[in-house]
Amino acid sequence: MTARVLPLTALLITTLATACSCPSLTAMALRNGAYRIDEDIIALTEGEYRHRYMEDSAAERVVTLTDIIEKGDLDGRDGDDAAVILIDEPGGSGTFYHLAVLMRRDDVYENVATEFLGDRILVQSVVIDDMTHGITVHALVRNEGDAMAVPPEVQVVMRYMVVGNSISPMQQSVPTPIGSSR
Ligand SMILES: [Ca+2]
Repeated sequence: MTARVLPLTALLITTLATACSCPSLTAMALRNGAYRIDEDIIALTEGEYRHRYMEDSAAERVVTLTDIIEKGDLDGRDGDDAAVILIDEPGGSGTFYHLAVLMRRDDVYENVATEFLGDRILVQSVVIDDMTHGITVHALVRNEGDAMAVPPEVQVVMRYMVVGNSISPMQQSVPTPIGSSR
């Protein structure tokens, strides 16, 4: 794992200004691309990034690219763009789901924006509407006030648009409990 830490350090220095890039939108490129989560550049290898915090510690951060990879038009310009789901497990109890979008910038694909979706939720699908350029995320979450131990079973729909280099929520989800029994 140490071998991957050193290149990342170099990557941080060289790519912070230009954001990260993927050469294309093939599954292989996406699984080996670089993504930005908050201020960190996460360079995936085979869909996974592992970073051990200390040499002699088992604690490590693991980021994985899920199989939810949606291609479509996010900017009204020629060529597909993509929206993917990343899961960030920093080593504590959190399992943070992020929506990452990739768009073409100067002939390469860049992860231009990443949006936090929720902790220990379940993302079911991501759909890009080529007409409106909107992104629709279907997910299961908890009711407000529920303990984290409660399984996410509340169906929500989250809608986003890519505006410049950010992901903007279009419409806050209205929790709709699954089934009507309570
Ligand atoms: Ca496009």
